[in-house]
Amino acid sequence: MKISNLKTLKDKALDLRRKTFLAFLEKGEAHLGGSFSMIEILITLFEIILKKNDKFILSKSHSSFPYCILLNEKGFKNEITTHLEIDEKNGINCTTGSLGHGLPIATGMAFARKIKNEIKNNVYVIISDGECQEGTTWESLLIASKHKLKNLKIIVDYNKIQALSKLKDALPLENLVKKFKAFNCNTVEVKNGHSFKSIINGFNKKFENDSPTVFIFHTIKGKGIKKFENDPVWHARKLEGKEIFIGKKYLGIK
Ligand SMILES: Cc1ncc(C[n+]2csc(CCOP(=O)(O)OP(=O)(O)O)c2C)c(N)n1
Ligand SMILES: [Mg+2]
Repeated sequence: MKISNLKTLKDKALDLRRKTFLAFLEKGEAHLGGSFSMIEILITLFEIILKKNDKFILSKSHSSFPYCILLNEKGFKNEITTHLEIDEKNGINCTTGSLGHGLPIATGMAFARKIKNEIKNNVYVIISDGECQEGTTWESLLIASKHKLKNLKIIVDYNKIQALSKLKDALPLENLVKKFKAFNCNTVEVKNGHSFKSIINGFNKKFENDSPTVFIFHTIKGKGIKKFENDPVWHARKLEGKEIFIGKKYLGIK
């Protein structure tokens, strides 16, 4: 990847954070933390990874503002909102918002593609680490492993925070990579889920087997507004008063 391309991707990330922030202000709601933690992953998927016949599902769709903004930039017509309802002609392949549902549905889609001899067409799904506290996640992996769904690509936004607290205080997910491996998944761990270079390298890892692949990206909840980073409060706090000023300052919004 050329430096100039990396610069373009970084510019896109800043632009998407700004647009997402302004949309939060306009709509009077802000799932800021989890939206900002997956910005670089989302851009890499949309700009580089997803191919024509691949499907994408955002399971953690409380963070759907930047996804809707990207889709609209690609010519789809979506209301910018959280908790998505299926609208395939506008790029929303699945209703999501209740945690732990996107991966089971993605698993079913990947299985259907396998049965139809379309295993070359991938199904990508972004899940949160909070969803790794849901039983449905692990049930899906049992099924994906049994049916050798190598077209299933699971992306974990590993920001280590859920709705009200850090995962380690609520329900720890120790040895997450080992856990996925124990469910017979290929695993790719990316230590910096905000570095385009690392994300692209991670996605480019190839495995010569029939197992599903899990990409675990270490991210920072609220990434991009230093004052808000790694603070559970910014999971879904409404932006008000001087916090609007702080956010705009960090994002360089005039
Ligand atoms: C089944 C279910 N339980 C609870 C909620 C309420 N809820 C919304 S987001 C969230 C947790 C957010 O943390 P995480 O899932 O890790 O997402 P991220 O950190 O990526 O924002 C919770 C408990 C929900 N949407 N669905
Ligand atoms: Mg989280």
